Amino acid sequence: MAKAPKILLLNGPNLNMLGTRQPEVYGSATLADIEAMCHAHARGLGLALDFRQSNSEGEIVGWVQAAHGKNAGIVINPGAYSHTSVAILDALLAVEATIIEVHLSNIHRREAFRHHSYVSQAAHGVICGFGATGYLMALDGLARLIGGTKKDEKKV
Ligand code: CA2
Repeated sequence: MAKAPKILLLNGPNLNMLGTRQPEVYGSATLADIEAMCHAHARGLGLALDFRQSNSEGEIVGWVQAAHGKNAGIVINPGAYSHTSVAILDALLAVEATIIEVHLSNIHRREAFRHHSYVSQAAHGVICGFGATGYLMALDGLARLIGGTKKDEKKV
């Protein structure tokens, strides 16, 4: 049987606070809820998922660097670092993996400073505004781009 492609799913600063405040912006699911949804969905797609969160830019850079040669894909919600971090962009540009950027909120309907994401320059696809479902959409998109181990899904 073919080995499940390894996917690294990274969450940036403050996303550990999901479900506690601002549900009107970010929804009511906690990060643990999203993690459970993602694991179940990844399993169905034949992907092996490693789900992480950090409030530290350096730690995220280190995780991206370590993904080189190991992970077929990266899904990343960089949080506020989307709008500030050339360091995360550079790390993503240097890694050989298919990258999907995801945001819970529609960053283009929000404050002007959220409209630009440095990370988008390294992303093969960007999903925003679908809440927690966006994470599942990101995994679907990745599976289509890199191929999971489940061959029975009909591709339209
Ligand atoms: O919409 C997204 O997913 C964001 O990446 C979330 C970031 C924000 O800085 C980006 O512009 C868009 C913020 C995540 C903070 O999440 C919290 C959730 C509950 C309570 C406090 C923070």
